[in-house]
Amino acid sequence: MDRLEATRLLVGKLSNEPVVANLGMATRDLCAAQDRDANFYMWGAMGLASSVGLGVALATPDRKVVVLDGDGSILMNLGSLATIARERPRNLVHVVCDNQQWGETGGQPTHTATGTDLASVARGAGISKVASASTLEELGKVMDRALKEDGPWCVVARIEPDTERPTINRIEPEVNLWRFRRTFE
Ligand SMILES: Cc1ncc(C[n+]2csc(CCOP(=O)(O)OP(=O)(O)O)c2C)c(N)n1
Ligand SMILES: [Mg+2]
Repeated sequence: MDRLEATRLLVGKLSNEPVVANLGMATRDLCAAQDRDANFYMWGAMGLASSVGLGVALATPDRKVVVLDGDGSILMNLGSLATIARERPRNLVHVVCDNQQWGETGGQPTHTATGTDLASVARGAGISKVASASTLEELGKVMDRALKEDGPWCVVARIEPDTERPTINRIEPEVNLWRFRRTFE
């Protein structure tokens, strides 16, 4: 599955739900798919998209909150899965785009390339709504459920390594934060 296509599919299912995007290509693809005030881009901060998303979800329990994470990033913050399981935000949809590599820094293989199954890790952490998707069709079906049914959800989307870098207009972090906050007023 191609991440940009997967991101487009996902954004097409949203209205004003906040989306927190992992640094690097997740941010780039989200911005290219649809730059919207409710997008929060991590830019250079690795590993914390799930933690930021958890905070947003707990602060706004009446809105679904989507996190677009990366395998390498959640692998450096696995405790976040246990904290999500403990806090049980019903509105959190944590999508982990697993390309089996630290793509942004040159494609070094991550642990998922050598046997770590993040869906099993999420289940082991105590999250019960866990699903994997390898095709756009599967992802679409899972997202329809995850956006409707209570979570927390962890959706592992198996994606291909990125081949293109879409050109985007960089939104300064201060501007990003200001306009993101404004969507909650
Ligand atoms: C704390 C920290 N360590 C390392 C980096 C360098 N770095 C930036 S992106 C990245 C890889 C991210 O991998 P993953 O989350 O799988 O995303 P992908 O690039 O594959 O989409 C690394 C190691 C960083 N920005 N911050
Ligand atoms: Mg990766």
